[in-house]
Amino acid sequence: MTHRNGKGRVLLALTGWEPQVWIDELTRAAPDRPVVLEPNGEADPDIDYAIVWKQPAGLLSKLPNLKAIFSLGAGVDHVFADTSLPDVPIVRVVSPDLTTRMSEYVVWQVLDHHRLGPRYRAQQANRVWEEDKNQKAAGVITVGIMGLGELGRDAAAKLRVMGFNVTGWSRTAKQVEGVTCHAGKDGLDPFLASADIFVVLLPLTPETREILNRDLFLRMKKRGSLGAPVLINAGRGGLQNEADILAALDEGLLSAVSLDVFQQEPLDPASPFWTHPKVTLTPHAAAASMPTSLIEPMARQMDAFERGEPLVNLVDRKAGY
Ligand code: NDP
Ligand code: OXD
Repeated sequence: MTHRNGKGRVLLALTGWEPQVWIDELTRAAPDRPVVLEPNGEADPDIDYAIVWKQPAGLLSKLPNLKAIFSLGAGVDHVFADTSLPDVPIVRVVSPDLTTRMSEYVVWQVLDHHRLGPRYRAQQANRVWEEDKNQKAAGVITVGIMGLGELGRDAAAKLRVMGFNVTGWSRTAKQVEGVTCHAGKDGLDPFLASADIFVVLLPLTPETREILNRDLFLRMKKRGSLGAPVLINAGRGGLQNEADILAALDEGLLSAVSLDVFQQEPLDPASPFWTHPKVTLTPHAAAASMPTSLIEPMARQMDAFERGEPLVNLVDRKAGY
């Protein structure tokens, strides 16, 4: 249903995020569009669009006029966690601002491992002055990117500028300039043998859940130039088997990890990841969703949709991302 001014009505349904900044940005970007906040699971039936982050299960199926769901994340596993989703298009975040910040995180972590950041921080804590050899990345370090989507391709391009050799793995075959690409189940072993540092930018789907497990670590290249492979996961916590990661670090199957995401967030204060000497962790902060960069494009998509234009950045419901 559209309203007196012809503008569809928007429901904002967030779990764990402060709503006011999103309402303020919606009011700025679309002052003539009615916005309601999901009040304690009771939805207004007269809603055209839902903007969501971890919406309460069952909420969207109670909206008979819903035309589209807008995810406030690039990942949409939080939307699919509700198994009673209505059959309407789901739009996800594709944002140059978010992509740039993710690539900054990836380059930061890759360089940190390449330039022995964890080791020198430990030495500093113990007042140890001990210099190790250093060599430029070019010709020495290969970074393997799991997930050659919006984020993986941008990170690959920026790592290439730094001189890293880059390989990648995706579900369907891809061609990415300067990147040796592998795809699907058959491409996984050659990919795992190709790299020293693995950067994970996969979506969480039934196919990728806990893909980062002991079996996968055993299949990685054994003697990378960093001793053993390094794992950097900024995709989703559900991609990783956390007990297997800790065991792989202790056994030396992995030399170090950088984790931005965890199975359970916030991470339990008692988790061994907090203090593990081979773990660098950040609180799901690699590329935060920012109202100032996400809401304006959503509002413009709603306007375009009401003019009869197609929605863009749609999720493939069958593939799950
Ligand atoms: P895209 O959908 O653009 O890319 C996903 C990539 O993963 C594609 O290359 C896809 O293959 C590949 N893929 C999916 N399933 C499989 C599979 N089963 N086997 C192999 N490859 C697979 O997503 P984005 O790049 O935009 O985002 C990736 C993820 O990053 C998000 O889903 C989200 O979870 C995470 N994220 C994390 C943030 C953070 O702050 N930590 C911030 C933003 C996103 P194909 O190319 O064939 O489709
Ligand atoms: C996302 C995220 O999916 O912030 O965009 O994790």
